[in-house]
Amino acid sequence: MNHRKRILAAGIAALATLPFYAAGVFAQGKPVHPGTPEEDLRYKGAPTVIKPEEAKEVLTPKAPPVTPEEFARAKQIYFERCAGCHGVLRKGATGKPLTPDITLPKGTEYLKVFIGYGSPAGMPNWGTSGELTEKDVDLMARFLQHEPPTPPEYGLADMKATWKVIVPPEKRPKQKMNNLNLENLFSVTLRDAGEVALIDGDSKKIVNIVKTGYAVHISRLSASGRYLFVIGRDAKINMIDLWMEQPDNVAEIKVGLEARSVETSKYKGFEDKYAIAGTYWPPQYVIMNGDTLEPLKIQATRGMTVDTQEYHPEPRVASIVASHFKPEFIVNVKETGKILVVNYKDIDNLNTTEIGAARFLHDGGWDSTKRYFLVAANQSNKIAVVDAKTGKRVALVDVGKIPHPGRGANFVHPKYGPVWATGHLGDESIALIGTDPVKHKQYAWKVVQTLKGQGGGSLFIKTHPKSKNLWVDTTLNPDPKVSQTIAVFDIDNLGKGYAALPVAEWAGLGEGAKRVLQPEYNKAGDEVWFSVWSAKNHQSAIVVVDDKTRKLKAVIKDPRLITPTGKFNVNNTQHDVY
Ligand code: DHE
Repeated sequence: MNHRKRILAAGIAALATLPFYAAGVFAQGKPVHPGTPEEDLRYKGAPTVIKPEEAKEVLTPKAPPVTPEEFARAKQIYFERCAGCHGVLRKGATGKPLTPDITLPKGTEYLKVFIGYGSPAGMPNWGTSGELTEKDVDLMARFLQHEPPTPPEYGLADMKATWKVIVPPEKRPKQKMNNLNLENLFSVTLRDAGEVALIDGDSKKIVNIVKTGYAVHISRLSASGRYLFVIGRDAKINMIDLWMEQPDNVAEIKVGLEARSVETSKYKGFEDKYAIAGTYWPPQYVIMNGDTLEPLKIQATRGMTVDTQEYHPEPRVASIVASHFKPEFIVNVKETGKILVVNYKDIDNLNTTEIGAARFLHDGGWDSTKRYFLVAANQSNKIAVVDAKTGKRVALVDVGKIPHPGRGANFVHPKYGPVWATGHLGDESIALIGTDPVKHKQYAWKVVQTLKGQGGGSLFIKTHPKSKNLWVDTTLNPDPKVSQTIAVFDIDNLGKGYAALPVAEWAGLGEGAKRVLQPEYNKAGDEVWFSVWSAKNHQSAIVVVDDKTRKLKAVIKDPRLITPTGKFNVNNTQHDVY
């Protein structure tokens, strides 16, 4: 085997150990971005799940010729490797816009150099890394000068065509038919299996494995805690009835081509009445009947950006939360940087308040009183704060590089009072923001302390009202010693720094990436669950740590636990405890 082939073979072997999300940019097992931190790249490099053949082709007369076969190949490459950063319509997201008004004047030769060599701003060196052949680089340079192929729209008729009520409400149990302690049940995403595992938090036994859409992103509960809603990347929603003898699907629907968020109405008088889902494609959200998933009202998010006030054709819906103060959903729109407060009291006369924040809105959570919602504007390195009572933005707080809180962590700081914390993808800092504008006014909406964590690549942070520990993962850090361990701080002695616990080692697995991901508490707040995430051809596990002693309590291993990622405890998710 010659040298290049050997490197290639080693690269492919390394790839097999990586979770699927990174395949788009790590196809030979090594990073190809010259100027972007590897942890950031790993996160954004996932291929879009939209099928290239569904996107309509438009040839642009002035652009260099591309044959139909070449167009099909270019679309495939674009959707797999480029759309995550540049957007499906190439209007720019974390990557630069690549529409023909920009690419045509640059011309084929310029674009070939750019694609081939990359840029310090974060464009991968697709050519010199060997990822794309010279022929493909030339093809992509020509393809980018044509109008972007547009995936189809997806309206009420499309949704209804996929909507199934598997068990109608009148045929469902009238009372809980199982002996499960539902409040301590966990819904665990089995990412690459297209399933969720329902695990009994008390016995740590798998109660059921439920078929879902592809790569479920999150699970949310209805206000009563009876129904569990999960949404796949492919925009398929499954509604699971936890009262059944064996909890299982009672309704499903596909609400678009690509999605990440689902939520339910939580305001008094509207419990279990509505569900809402936001899609990446098409850029819209839909309000559904909370009993059956029947789609009722679809609203587009296309519109002007918050800062430059230009039209954006593809503003993806990121996180959605339900207000406890009013009959409202808070819908965060990524590319426009706007927060939509959607009042669902009268959905025929839908009332929406638009709050300007910053780009690109992503994930977030409530403060401990559930009055203020804090959301990451990840490319602006800011946290936007919305007051759910007044429907107004109260602050835009500067934090570290690429904040990524998940839902964040609330605790009472010994000096600054109630704070909410976020970790970051782009640096090792953990920002603590004061959240009490009444008794600790001078600290409210300011970073009162910055902790130093293990490194960049942090995705999720967690604590519990009953705990004195603050847990911070570093899932996407390139150093396995960091990505396979978890940092834990003592809330009463934050100055002491963190202890690093070898969670992946405790799992006792063989080969694999074994990335430690997303701390999640049980209902009592005395156990923390971690996913140890390897590729689907390797064994993964869930590790349960005793919160008080910080010692290993249990390892949940099962051949069915394929690529576990997010875990959602019923009680904590239902009541927004974090
Ligand atoms: Fe997530 C939350 C989007 C990559 C696991 N992720 C979210 C939310 C959004 C989002 C908008 C908030 C939903 C809400 O609260 O309503 N995630 C995206 C992406 O666009 C991105 C960057 C790339 C992609 O192509 O999807 C992305 N996410 C990932 C992953 O690679 C992770 C680690 C594994 C996976 O499943 O793909 C991942 N995201 C999660 C999890 C949550 C999440 C576990 C919920 C955390 C919580 O505690 O609430």
